[in-house]
Amino acid sequence: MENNTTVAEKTAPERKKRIFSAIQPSGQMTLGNYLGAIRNWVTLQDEFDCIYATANLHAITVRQDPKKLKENTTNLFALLIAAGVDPEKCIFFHQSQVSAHAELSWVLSTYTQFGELSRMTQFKDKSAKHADNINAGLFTYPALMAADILLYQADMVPVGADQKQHLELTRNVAERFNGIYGNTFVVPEPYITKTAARVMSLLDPSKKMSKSDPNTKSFILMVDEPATIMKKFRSAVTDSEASVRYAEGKDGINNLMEIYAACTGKTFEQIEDEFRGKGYGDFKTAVGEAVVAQLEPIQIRYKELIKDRKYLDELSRKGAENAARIAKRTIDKVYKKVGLVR
Ligand code: ATP
Ligand code: LTN
Repeated sequence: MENNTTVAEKTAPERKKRIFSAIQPSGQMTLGNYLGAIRNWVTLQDEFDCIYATANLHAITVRQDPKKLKENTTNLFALLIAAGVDPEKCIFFHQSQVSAHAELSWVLSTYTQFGELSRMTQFKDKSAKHADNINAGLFTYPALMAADILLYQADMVPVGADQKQHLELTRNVAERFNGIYGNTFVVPEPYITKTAARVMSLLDPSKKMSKSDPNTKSFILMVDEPATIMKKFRSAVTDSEASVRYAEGKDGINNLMEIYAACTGKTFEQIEDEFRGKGYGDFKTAVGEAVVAQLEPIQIRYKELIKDRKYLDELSRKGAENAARIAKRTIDKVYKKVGLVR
C-alpha cells in the first residue's frame, strides 16, 4: 500500500501548524521589513494558524517618547492590516496586552546564559549605537523574544535573516527547559524566504537596509510617496560595469535584482534577459515601478484605516483576548513545572 498512515493517525484531529511573529513599532517600516517579513505573514495566513503581534515591549529597550511609541504602535498595526494581515484569519494584537509575555520572559531568562546573550550580534550592534543606554532589557531581549514564541507553541517563525541567531537561542532555551522538565515547549523552526531575506542599503549594499540609518536615501519606507521611491532608486549605488547580471562583487545590482525578483516573481535569468543591452537607468526605473506597484495599494488602505483609531484598538483588544487564552495554558504549565505558587 502506498499510504502508510495508521488508522489512529488518520482519526486524530490534525492540528494546523502554528506560526508566531512580531515586529517592533520602533519607527517607520522599510521595504526590507516588508519583503523580508511582513509579506510572508500575509501569505502564511491561509495555510497556517497564525499569531502576530507588535513587539512594543521590545521597543522600549531603546528609549522611546511615550506618545510617539503609542502612535507608532497603532500605526504599525494599521499598516500590517493594510498590507494584508487579516484579523479574521489570524490572531493579531500588541505584546503589552498579554501579560504572560513578560511573565514567561522572566522565567526563561533564568534558563538563558550570560555567555549566550553576550554573543548576540543585535545586542552588540544596538549597544554600540546606543552607548549611553546599554540597559539590562537590551541584553535580555532574546529571552522575551523566546517567551513570545514559546508561549504559543509555535512551529515556525517567519523573520528576516538577521533574526536567525535569536531563533537559534530560542530553540536552545526550549530544548534546555524540555530536557529538565519534560516536554513543555514546541521547538520552533525559522521560516526565512530565499529572495529578499536580507534587503541591503541602497547607498551601502554591504549593510542591511535599516530604518534607523541616519541617511534616508539608504532605505525605502513603506509609506514613501511614489516619486520619492523612484528618486531613491535612481540614486542607488551600483557599479561601473553597466550590465544587469547577478554576480559576486556586484552587491548594488544584486540587491536591486533581489528586490525586482521579489516584487515581480521573475527569476534572475529572466531579469538578465529583460535588461540585456540596456543601461542601469532603465533597470532602476523598472525596479522603482515594481516597488511602487507593490506599495501603493497598501498606502491607500493604510490612509483609510488610520482614520479610525478606536476601531483599531477594538481589533487589537479582541486579538489579545484570544492570544491570552492560548498563552495561559503554557504559562500555567510552566509555573507548575518550575514550582511557582499560582
Ligand atoms: P532597526 O533598523 O531599528 O534595527 P529593522 O529595520 O532591522 O530595525 P526590525 O523591527 O528589527 O527592523 O525587524 C522587523 C522584521 O523585518 C524582522 O523579521 C527582520 O528580520 C525583518 N527585516 C528587517 N530588516 C530587513 C532587511 N533589510 N531585509 C530583510 N528583512 C528585514
Ligand atoms: N526581535 C524581532 C522582533 C520580535 C520577534 C518576536 C520576531 C520580537 N518578538 C518573536 C519573531 C518572533 C526584531 O527585532 N525584528
